[in-house]
Order: sequence, then structure tokens, then C-alpha cells
Amino acid sequence: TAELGDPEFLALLDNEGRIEPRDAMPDAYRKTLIRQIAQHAHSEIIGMQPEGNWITRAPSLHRKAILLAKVQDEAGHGLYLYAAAETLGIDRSELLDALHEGRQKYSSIFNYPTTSWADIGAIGWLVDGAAIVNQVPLCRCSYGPYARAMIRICKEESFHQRQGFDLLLTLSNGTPAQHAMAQDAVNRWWWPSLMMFGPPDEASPNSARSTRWGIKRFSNDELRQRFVDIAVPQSEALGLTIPDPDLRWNVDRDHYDFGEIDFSELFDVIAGKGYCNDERMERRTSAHNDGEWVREAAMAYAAKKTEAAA
Ligand code: FAQ
Repeated sequence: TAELGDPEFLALLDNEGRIEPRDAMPDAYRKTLIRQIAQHAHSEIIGMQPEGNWITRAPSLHRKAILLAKVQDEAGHGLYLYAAAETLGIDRSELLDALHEGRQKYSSIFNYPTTSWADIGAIGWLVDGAAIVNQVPLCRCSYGPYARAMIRICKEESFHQRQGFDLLLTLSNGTPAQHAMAQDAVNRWWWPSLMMFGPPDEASPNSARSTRWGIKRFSNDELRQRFVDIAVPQSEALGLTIPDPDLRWNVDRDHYDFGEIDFSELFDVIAGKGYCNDERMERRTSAHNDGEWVREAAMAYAAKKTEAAA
């Protein structure tokens, strides 16, 4: 259909060409990218909250320094992503308004609570692990600024994943109480991590167009399967059990089979009915309002600088 773009645009995509900010692009392509990049940026900054919750309670200076660095990285990822979205002709303040007014989404995963220190390990291992599997193909996304932002983000996510694995390994090999704490965190974070990849393919309204446009390179279910295949041997190395009795290697498929995912939970969380949706939004909007004076001061300083240079 005409909405997908003219033949010249589609041919450029077929040849793996990159679309850059000043290039002509169909309106629907621009809108889809703004939606996805903004959602991704919002996830990064809302994603600072569940882990930020443990910075003051990290068990050692070493762990605290790692966690501080990780949470700061998430803020940085938000900034690169808002900047990438701005190249599509929208202002960061408009995107933040859309988040605060509930017109744009952020990842379901950040609406779950972090109730123990082991959750910091489970988030690094599983949530960052899932994020990497989803984001590595985005380094080849057809839109140049998004693809380039993803390269650096993926490198930093690898460090995040490793620190989570290391934290869980230490707990798993610790006292029986520490091992139990690690297992409990994995029990709670496993299924929500699988839901991060989105609805199943047959219920994913955006997939067909995003795939035609080279934004998506693999389907939600393909990436979910890839994640399970990577996570199972890692769980064995950790000495922790994945909470799925149906998980087993399938010789014919050359993949792990896994149990049925309760997608009604994903849709409920997306609809605002997760454990922490209200708390996350309240924290975000109050931080934004409390920061008003900082934005004003920065604008005044920039105006003064411009005046002085003129
Ligand atoms: N949560 O048709 P599809 C991170 C929505 S990683 C909430 O399949 P699409 C790192 C979807 O937007 C997390 N909403 O959609 C970190 C759509 O609604 P809409 C962020 C979801 O776009 C770690 C509807 O359902 N990563 O932050 C979810 O083709 C630790 C139908 O779905 C990204 O954003 C969900 N899980 O595929 C940070 C990656 N799934 O917009 C801090 C980039 C689906 O039409 C600490 N995004 N929906 O109203 C993507 O790859 C894609 O957007 C998908 C969804 C795969 C998420």
C-alpha cells in the first residue's frame, strides 16, 4: 500500500540502505520510529527506579559503585534515545509530556517491585539479557541515528548483564539463605522477562510493517526463543532453576521448548494494572516537576552565553 512508501524508498530498504534524518520518508515510518524510540527512551529512565531503590542498601562499597554506574548508564541511554527521536522532528519535552499523560508507553518489566537485593542480580542477568537479545538486531535498524545509538547501548548492556550474572553467582554459592534469595528472585523475574519481547507474533499488530521497513529484523517470538536458548545453560552455570516445568531441549527443533506464557498478565501490566505502575509514574512526574528550576536555570544560562557570543 502507499502508506508503506514509494518504490524508491522501499528499494533503498531492500538494498540495506540507511535512512537519515533529512531523507524523505513516509509519514507512517516516521511515526512508528518516534513511537518505538520514545518508548525505548522512557523505559530507560523509568528503568532507573527499580534498581535505584537499592543503591543506599547495596551490601558493599564495591557493589554500590557498580550499581551506581549501571543506573547512570540507563540515564545516558535515555538521553541518546531522546536525541535520536528528536532527529525525527519532535521535541524531547513533547515526548516527556506524552509519557506523563499516559499517551506513550514504557516497558512492562519496570512495573514489578524489587523486594530483595537478589533482584538486582536477576534484573541484570534476565532483564538486561533480554534487552541485549532484542537490541543487537536494532544495531542494523534502517534508521541511522537509532541504529548507531544502539551500538554503544548494547556494549554497556553487556556490562550490565555480566554484573547481574556475577551478583547472582556469588549469592548462589553463598549461604543457604543467600542461595534461596537468588532462587526466589529468578522465580519472580523469569516470566516477566519473557514478556518483555512483546505479544506473540499472531497478536503483534506492528510487526508486519516494522519488518517491511527494516526496523524489526526478527519477530517477537523468534527473539524470545533465542533468549530462552541462551538463558538455560547460564542458569545451569549459576546453579539456579528456571521456574518452568515444561522447559526441555527439543532435538527436532534444535531449541528449548518452554511452558505457555500468561499474556493476560502482559496486557494487564501494559494497561496500567501492574504492581508498581502508579508508583513509577508518580515518582517520574514529581521528579520532573521538582526539576523545573534546573531546566529554567539551564535555559537562562544558555541564553546568556548566546548573548555574550553575539
Ligand atoms: N511493554 O505490535 P507489537 C531496557 C506494546 S529494555 C510495554 O509487538 P512492536 C534496558 C507495543 O508498544 C526495555 N508495551 O509492538 C534496561 C504496542 O503498543 P503501541 C525497552 C509493550 O513495537 C534494563 C503493542 O504492545 N526496550 O530498557 C511491550 O512492534 C534494565 C503491540 O506490540 C525497547 O523498548 C512491553 N514489553 O514490538 C533499562 C526495545 N511489548 O505502541 C533499565 C525497542 C509490546 O502500538 C534497566 N522496542 N508492547 O501502542 C522494540 O523492540 C519493540 O517496540 C517491542 C514491541 C519488541 C518491545
